Amino acid sequence: MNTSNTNQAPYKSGYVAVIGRPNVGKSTLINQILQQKLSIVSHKPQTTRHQILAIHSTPNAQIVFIDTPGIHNQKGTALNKHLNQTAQSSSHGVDAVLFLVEALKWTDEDLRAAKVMAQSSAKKILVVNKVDKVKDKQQMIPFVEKIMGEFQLDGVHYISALKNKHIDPLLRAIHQLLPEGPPIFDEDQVSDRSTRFFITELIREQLMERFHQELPYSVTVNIEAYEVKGNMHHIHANIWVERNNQKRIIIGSKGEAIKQIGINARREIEQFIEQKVNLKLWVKVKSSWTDDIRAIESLGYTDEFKD
Ligand SMILES: Nc1nc2c(ncn2[C@@H]2O[C@H](COP(=O)(O)OP(=O)(O)OP(=O)(O)O)[C@@H](O)[C@H]2O)c(=O)[nH]1
Ligand SMILES: [Mg+2]
Repeated sequence: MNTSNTNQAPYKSGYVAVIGRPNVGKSTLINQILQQKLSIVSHKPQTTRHQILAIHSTPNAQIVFIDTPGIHNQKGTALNKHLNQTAQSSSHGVDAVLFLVEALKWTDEDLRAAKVMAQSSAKKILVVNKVDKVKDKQQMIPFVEKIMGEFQLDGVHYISALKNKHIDPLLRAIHQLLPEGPPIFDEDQVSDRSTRFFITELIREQLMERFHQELPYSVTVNIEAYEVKGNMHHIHANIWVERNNQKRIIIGSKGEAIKQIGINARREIEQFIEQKVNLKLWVKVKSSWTDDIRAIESLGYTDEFKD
């Protein structure tokens, strides 16, 4: 803990859940605050699939953000149900909830997310994101009044996570809500997740960016082998799909697509671990794993805090 703080302001710490429908910008906001790509981001909904802790330490506080999968209305598979449950459970036992919405956009999924938010006994801040997309800012007043009229909220902030606008006032508001207490994690720790986890996420991000039309959400990645020889990190990863035609799409004609995915992912991983990487990717088919609770467990979807 920092003891050189001459103002004697009490050190504060706590957990803040970030909740909202898919694609509102939860992960973008957290990455912006931490100045690091901890959570992968894409323009496709349901990008975040695991709960990730993002630890923001300053000399007088530690805010532990919980990035959650977007709360959605899709029915059916065990994976879909699991994602909503993950988001719901993270709103309990926290010190504050950020309820993210997109400026001037309100859907059934926002309503669903709002109901989850409302169940939390923590203080709640409405965060209106993507204000950079709105020309006439006056329009946001009735939009916000309607939400504040229907749900009990303790404040509202207007931000652009992407353009890094108005995030400092939001951080100050969060700081106000935190209880006094020592740091929860080591002050140089930024996440509860392992390097391996982030590597699989960086590969999945490339897949989502390139194949957002063709591939279902169910594509997933795990690490088969990780070996360090000299200063080279040799990483073998499997990409899991449910059908042969999805495998063909990822491999592409003469292997061109998978080659490009590999090149891009390797660059991202090298940047992340600050080491040279030799990345090998295999595409494998595991039929209907999103409906198979055992497969979900085997691919790391149950133990939310460890790999
Ligand atoms: N214009 C604009 N776009 C934004 C802003 N914040 C996020 N985005 C974009 O919105 C898309 C979704 O962002 P994410 O951060 O992945 O959203 P999310 O809420 O984490 O989504 P899920 O993980 O699917 O629940 C990306 O294309 C972002 O670049 C913003 O302030 N302005
Ligand atoms: Mg996300």
